[in-house]
Amino acid sequence: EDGSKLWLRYQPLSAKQVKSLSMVISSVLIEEPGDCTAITELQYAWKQLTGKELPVAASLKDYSLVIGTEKSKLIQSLGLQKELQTLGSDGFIIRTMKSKGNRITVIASKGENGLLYAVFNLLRNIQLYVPSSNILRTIQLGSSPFTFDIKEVPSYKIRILNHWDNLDGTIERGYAGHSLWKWDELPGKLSPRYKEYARANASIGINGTVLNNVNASPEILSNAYLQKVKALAEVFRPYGIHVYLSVNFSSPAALGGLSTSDPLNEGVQQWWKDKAKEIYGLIPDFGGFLVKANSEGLPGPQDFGRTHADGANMLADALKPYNGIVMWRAFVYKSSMEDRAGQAYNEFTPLDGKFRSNVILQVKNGPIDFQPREPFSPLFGAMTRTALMPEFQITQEYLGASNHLVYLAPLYKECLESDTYCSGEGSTVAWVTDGKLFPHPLTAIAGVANIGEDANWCGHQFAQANWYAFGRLAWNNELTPEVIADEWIKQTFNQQKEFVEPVKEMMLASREAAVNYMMPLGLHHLFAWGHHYGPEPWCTVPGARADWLPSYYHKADTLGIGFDRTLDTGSKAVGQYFVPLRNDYNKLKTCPEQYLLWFHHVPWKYKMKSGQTLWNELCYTYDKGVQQVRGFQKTWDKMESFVDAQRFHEVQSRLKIQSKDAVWWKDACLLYFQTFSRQPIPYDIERPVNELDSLKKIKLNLLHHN
Ligand code: BDP
Repeated sequence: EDGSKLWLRYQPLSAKQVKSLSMVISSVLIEEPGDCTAITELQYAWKQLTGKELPVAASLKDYSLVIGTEKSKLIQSLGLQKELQTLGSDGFIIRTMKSKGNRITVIASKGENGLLYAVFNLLRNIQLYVPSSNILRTIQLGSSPFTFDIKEVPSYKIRILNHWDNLDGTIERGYAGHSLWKWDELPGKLSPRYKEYARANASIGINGTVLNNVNASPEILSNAYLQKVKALAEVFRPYGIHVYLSVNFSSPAALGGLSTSDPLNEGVQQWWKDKAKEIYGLIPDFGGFLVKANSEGLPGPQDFGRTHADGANMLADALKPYNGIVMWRAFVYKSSMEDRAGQAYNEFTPLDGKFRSNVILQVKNGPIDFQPREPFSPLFGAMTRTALMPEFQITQEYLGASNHLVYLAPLYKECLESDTYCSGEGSTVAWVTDGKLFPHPLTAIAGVANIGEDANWCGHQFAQANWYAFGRLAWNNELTPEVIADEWIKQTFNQQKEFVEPVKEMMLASREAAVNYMMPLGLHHLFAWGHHYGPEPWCTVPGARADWLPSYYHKADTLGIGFDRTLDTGSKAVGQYFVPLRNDYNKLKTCPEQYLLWFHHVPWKYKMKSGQTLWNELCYTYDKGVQQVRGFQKTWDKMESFVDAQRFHEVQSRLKIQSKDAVWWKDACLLYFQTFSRQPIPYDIERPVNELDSLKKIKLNLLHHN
């Protein structure tokens, strides 16, 4: 067991379960379309789960599973058409019903992709919920509790992964080995993993992928690379995955040899139109472009005195005839006197209403950069006439890479559930972006992938849960982290209660633990220069941009610690939130303590809600984080008899690293901040085991991969 099967292990059901299942589904009736991926997946999984083929029935009979789109005569005869119209192209129905005296289960959707999602849903339900006792008796009594009545419509139309994969095979912020995409071998040779990748994504509802890094090389748009992209798109198509590309804004000049890439220049516009034509000639269902422009040194429309809207619209016009879209990133900030946290809002809100309808702004969950905890980005809710999509990071750039066990569903959910108050109470980030509050035709959500060519795909066995959780939340943003963890554990490992419960508890606590041992109470960006793995709150780099150094964010001095973003004495960034958040965050007393040092510079002796001084609270929280990881080790060690040896040992050894790293974080931050607070570390917690001077000498070049 190397983890390569992900959550698609399809462990054999018990004999009782197989029997129960056969009293609900015993054959499949396929009318149309006959050879779709959904059927292949169903039959493959059925064999794994039950040990038997699922017989194909010639006509309707008791316990038939009927599968078809709205075009199927059989589906039409069941009277489901009207309902299907409300489900969009990806939604579906799975329902146990009576037809002509037969008890059948129906899987129906408007399009083939819906059937695929339905089949994966059915398979998940079978694995998780098929009862193993009593079922036969209740069926004989005529009231089986085991029936299906499921209707699902995804929360977002576009559910997409962003790969930060470079054309040379490296991955920016990737911790699971090299890129899956073998550009050198494409288009001639297709790795079998491409199909496995598409299956895994389809199984959780992901329907798009951006293949290359946002820091994009113009080369990706050359015909040679487009041929490679086409080959990948062909593998992904049967699984409903559309391919998108990150583009470099100066491609017309860099690749096309034009003298400018000014979006208002006609030659430039024509270049993009021609390029779009070429792309769609090769890949008719190409999704569109993702653009990082005028950000961290990348070119963009502002290089020519134009706005972000000018740039995005020019690309949108080129893609429009083919229904392509532009995902324009709002992750922009400059080195200036202006607080980095407020810059994207100031840049983009004046452009509200100026974007084409096929442009969507892609906004990172927080205003800075994927930190262990950030308040939500104030752009959510602030631009009502522009479609906005959340961008989450699945790869653990700031959360211990592939060494730390950090289950990220609680982080994603915290953002999605945040109330922006933009249209009064209940205007959550989820509702602002999924079309419930503002009826934008385009809705989307992106996750920066944590996938590489490691056998287990994600570096850490438990990092697979973050890929899974992103997909499940993109499909249904109302799911809870508990439910998602439960599903994932049971499919990925086993269903034994003694295993599932403690492991779930560990996963659910893990994100908060990471916040505790890395950056509690609203601290952020204390990371080491470059690799973003370990702590370096003292970091100075000659000539470095101030906003790339930790001291810019923690502002520790002898008086206190934290970034003052308040209205009266600070950067005023708090003013970007709607009332009541603006007022609550602005005042020290009402600011939630988890964001305290994000919004305030707080005296060391400030009294926290616990009654402790800020300094003591900081010490206790770091220590708590360390203790939590020790607890995870205990939990996992107890699980040895429930897990195969390989996966057990891999997780165990990574927890050892995480435990050491937590102590490293705690010692580094407390010993360094102590030089300002000049207070003792409370005597009832574990003493530091490192010297500050030796911690300062750590130079980490290589991260541990598989
Ligand atoms: C930061 C990463 C950097 C990315 C950038 C981005 O450190 O590698 O290029 O975000 O999202 O988190 O563009």
